[in-house]
Amino acid sequence: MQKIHLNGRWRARRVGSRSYLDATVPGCIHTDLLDAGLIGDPFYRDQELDAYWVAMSDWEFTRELTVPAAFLRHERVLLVCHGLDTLATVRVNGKTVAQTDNMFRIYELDVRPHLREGKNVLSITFASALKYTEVKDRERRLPGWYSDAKVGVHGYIRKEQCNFGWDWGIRAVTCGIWRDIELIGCSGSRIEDVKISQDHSRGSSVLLHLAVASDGAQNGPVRVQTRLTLEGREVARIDLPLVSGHAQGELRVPRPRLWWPNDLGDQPLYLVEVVLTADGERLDSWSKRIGLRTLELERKADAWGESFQFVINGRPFFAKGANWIPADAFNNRTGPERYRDLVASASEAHMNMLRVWGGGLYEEEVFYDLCDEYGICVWQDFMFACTTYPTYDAAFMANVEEEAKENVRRLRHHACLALWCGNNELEQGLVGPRWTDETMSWKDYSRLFDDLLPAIVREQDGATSYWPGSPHSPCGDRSDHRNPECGDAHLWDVWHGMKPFEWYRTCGHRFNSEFGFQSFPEPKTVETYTEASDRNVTSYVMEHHQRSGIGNRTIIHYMLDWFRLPTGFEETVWTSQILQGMAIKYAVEHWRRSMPRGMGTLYWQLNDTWPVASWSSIDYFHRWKALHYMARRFFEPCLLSAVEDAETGEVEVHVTSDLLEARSWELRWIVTDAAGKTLMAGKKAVRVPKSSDRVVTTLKLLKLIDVHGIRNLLVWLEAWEGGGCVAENLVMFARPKHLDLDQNPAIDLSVKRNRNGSYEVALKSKSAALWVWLELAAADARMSDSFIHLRPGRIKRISVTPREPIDLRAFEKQLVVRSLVDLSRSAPRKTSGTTSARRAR
Ligand code: BMA
Repeated sequence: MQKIHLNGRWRARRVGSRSYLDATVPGCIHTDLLDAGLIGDPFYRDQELDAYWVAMSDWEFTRELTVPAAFLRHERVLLVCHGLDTLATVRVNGKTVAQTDNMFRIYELDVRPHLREGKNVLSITFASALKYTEVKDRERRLPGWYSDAKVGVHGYIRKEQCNFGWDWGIRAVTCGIWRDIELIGCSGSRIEDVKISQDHSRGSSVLLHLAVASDGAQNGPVRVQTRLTLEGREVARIDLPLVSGHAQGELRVPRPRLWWPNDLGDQPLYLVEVVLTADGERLDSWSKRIGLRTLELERKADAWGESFQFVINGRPFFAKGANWIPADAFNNRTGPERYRDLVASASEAHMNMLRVWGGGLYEEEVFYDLCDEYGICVWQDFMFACTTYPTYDAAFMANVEEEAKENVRRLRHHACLALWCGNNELEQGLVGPRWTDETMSWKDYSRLFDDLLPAIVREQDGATSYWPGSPHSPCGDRSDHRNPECGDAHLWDVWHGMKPFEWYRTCGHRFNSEFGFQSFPEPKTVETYTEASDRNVTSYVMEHHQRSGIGNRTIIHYMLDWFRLPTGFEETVWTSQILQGMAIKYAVEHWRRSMPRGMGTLYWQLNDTWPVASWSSIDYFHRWKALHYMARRFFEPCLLSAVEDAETGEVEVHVTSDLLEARSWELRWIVTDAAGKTLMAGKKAVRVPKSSDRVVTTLKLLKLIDVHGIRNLLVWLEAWEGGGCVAENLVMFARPKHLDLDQNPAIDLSVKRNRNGSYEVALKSKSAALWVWLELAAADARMSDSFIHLRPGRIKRISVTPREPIDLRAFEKQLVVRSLVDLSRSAPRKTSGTTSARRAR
């Protein structure tokens, strides 16, 4: 087999125009126009609006290629387009060879008859997806959730749905050759498909069933040689004959090393290499990394209804994580390093699951490879979200069938793959008894989500569970998507429903696959899209970078419920982050305590596609918001948390463990006044049983409340093991805005440079300081911990890793420490140090 790579330099022009610009493949027209200086950065202020014409135009991409005579002697010459976004007409030397309409499919086009030796011209024209959907919608309405955040009618086209805008996403409908493109010349047999199924029923060994299919007719015998290795060492091999294009065999893995989710064990990955040979000559090869494990969604009748839990290697585990959206509004900008940073960040926050949400993409291979490596299970939606779809149209269904087959085949071998899910939120009010202007019928819905997709998952995958939609309730009327007894739930009563955070504690749902709370990105990120005069959360530009209609208003509404009115813009931004972290912590701790009834919680959303106010815990520039630092604590494998009751003065202390073995802790509690003076302390040895939640003690503090009042009490919980503090939490009876905190906690810092270029900062304070965080005034850094609480007398050490190397002097100069009281005081922020903080000495 021979290949000619066609990535790299192309030319593009607006159809109808004579002037060309340079284009980069893989890529998209927006980034090409940006590179050529023909549009302004659509992420800056409201420049997105100036680029609207780009989406309303048709674009042609073209290049020349030289084909040697020998290449044309192959039996087949295929133009392989790994991703065309979306309404493409492919021409070779002026002759149309294909018209395609699905961004998620791979097209292999037989172009041999149209090629000639030497110079050839390849061109791909993309018709405006936006215009297309608008015309289709005029012919027949597709009911869906549309708002000012979106343009077009995305249900009509098999294109990244959020490319039309979302309630966190920019409206920049783009087009282009978004994945690799190449010319392949092949003669004889080629590997068409390899399927590996795992059999774990034999106890001490795992059996791998191998099924290889090949296309193309080969003269003479063909052999299929397969090798299985672990860390370079051969574990098994098999040599099979190819008979009528097929070969089947088994590989036995004695003493298998099993793959486990993050924090539950290791992630060993075995390499499977398949080589097709004839007369000792290599015809084609295929390789994949696999993890040996069983992983399924278990649903069985139990005391509360029907369970909804993931089971790895026979052990149920609590799923912790977030929803994943595309990592950039322009996909070609997400290289392997950006993927790595996001997946590693998920793992550092003790997540073990990400849900690849149905309005985005079947992600790049590298994303799933990283999830395999970091132990992040993937709940994979098919790409359908928040609208109805024309399932009455046979051509649409045939298109989707191919899309689903290809993507299931592409992803089925990944160790991380935990679930295939039909769609996002279609069952939630969009689907009804019949097609009308308002809805889609259950019959039309079923055709795709109850019949076609599960059949493809069964046939092409055979091992991974399928779930029709998120949320979905399998009991009773399926439109009852909030059933607390069975199925998964999207719980938006806090935020969209404006319920107080306390509402979370009333939920007993089995699995919360979405819930969320917004915040603003930090000032450094805001500065990239605003001018100084925009920096007020009600300014036009700040509202433009907020796509949830109720967004900024809702952040402020809840903020006033919990926190004092921040003094300025930056203080508002940081307060919003602490507020967001609190909301999600409040919810997650409750749901973790509800195990084994509730067995999973995935917050909305991990990441952002551009710099914007949103529900994300990591912003577009990969700056961790307060929530992400807090997630690292509330997702710890062993959680120490509490349920307080100001009326009775009781604090019910819980330990919740996800681990597969028990632990022994010393629980300590220190009750202080709001300034941090100790009023009472105690300790107790507690056993933390494996995979469970348990109340380990109930503190009775009514007398202290009577004497000091709820605004003047803090309960500091600590768990100690082997001489170290392994878990902490802080309980308060009053809203933070009402606490009688010392307005000058006098935080003292000392800085030490580590050999690897990171810094260790030791912090201590004279009085209690809440949500203390460090920042470098003009540089980015990741902290080992942030938004922590300081109790007088207790030193906390944080290691700070600057993104770029920085020397000690500059580090000390730039280091800023702040805490809650700095957000509502009247003195303005200084660039280094604050009124309550002394810089490193
Ligand atoms: C859910 C998601 C998204 C949306 C988010 C916030 O409904 O599935 O469609 O962005 O909530 O509103």
